Amino acid sequence: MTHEIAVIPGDGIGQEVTPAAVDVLESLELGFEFVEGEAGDAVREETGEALPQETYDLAASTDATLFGAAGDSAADVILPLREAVDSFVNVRPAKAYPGIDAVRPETDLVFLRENTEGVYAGHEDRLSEDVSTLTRVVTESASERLAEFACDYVSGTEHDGFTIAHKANVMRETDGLFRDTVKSVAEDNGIETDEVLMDAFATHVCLDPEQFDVVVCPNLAGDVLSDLAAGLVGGLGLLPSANIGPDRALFEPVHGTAPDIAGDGLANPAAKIISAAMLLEYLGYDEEADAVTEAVESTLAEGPHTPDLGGDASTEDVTEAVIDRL
Ligand code: GGG
Repeated sequence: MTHEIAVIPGDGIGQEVTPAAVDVLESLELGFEFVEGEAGDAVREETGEALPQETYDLAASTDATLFGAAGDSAADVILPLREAVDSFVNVRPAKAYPGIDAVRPETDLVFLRENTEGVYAGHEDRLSEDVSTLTRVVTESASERLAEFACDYVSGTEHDGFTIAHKANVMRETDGLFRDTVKSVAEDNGIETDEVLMDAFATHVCLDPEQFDVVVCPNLAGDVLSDLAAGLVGGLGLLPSANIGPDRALFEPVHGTAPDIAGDGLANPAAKIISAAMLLEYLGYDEEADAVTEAVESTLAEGPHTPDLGGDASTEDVTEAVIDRL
């Protein structure tokens, strides 16, 4: 059976790392059909729309999507694309790889981020020139869906339950509901949990990341805390992610468009290529997924490295090195 994969590079270095991931997938000769879609700031400038309907429909109908990066139009691109795949969880592994000069080489975390609501639900208003508001939405159903995924994710694995990061001592209603719902689903499934206030987590994870493993968090917290963890493992160029829905999924690096290096051919493709490995695993190609992950890990261990990791290799050099190892 062949699979149709949407390829939406977006803006900035998304235009460089997404083709790199496609090259790696193509080198496996699995017969995937890649269909390209446009989205982002450049398309908005041209057409007035950051996410043309046909790109939304593409993500909503293909088996999986490879997305690159969104810049100023992130709210109009990545949020609706996640909605197109009905993605209720963003899986963000943050792992230190051998050979990389990491601040905390012992880091090995997975963030399971609520992906549909919180402050990213889009209920923002400008009441007057100097007053703006934002409504934060947390529902039992979205928290339950995330918690059920988290329970499945850790069941029968080496993961010993999960940690719930929240701020329920201040946001009593919203994070209170989130924490209580996630905890209750975990209890019903016989999964152990502990909890931590998200601000305290930020300190503790820097001082001793090994005390955490799988971390379940509300939307904004998951976005921010995983970027913080990227700082512990060697930078944003190393964090992949999977946006999982019931019938399809979207895979993107955690990093954004990196306008400072966009167009120079120097972006680190590792996060995007590991995201492609997550796509392979999602579609059931476990052996190929492991092979791609190992090829990236060995490239990170032995080089070549892009400038963000202290080297002078190009995106193309690193991509070729990964493909050579497959
Ligand atoms: N590839 C990820 C990306 O484009 N990140 C930009 C961004 O602002 N993301 C917000 C989010 O992940 O919710």
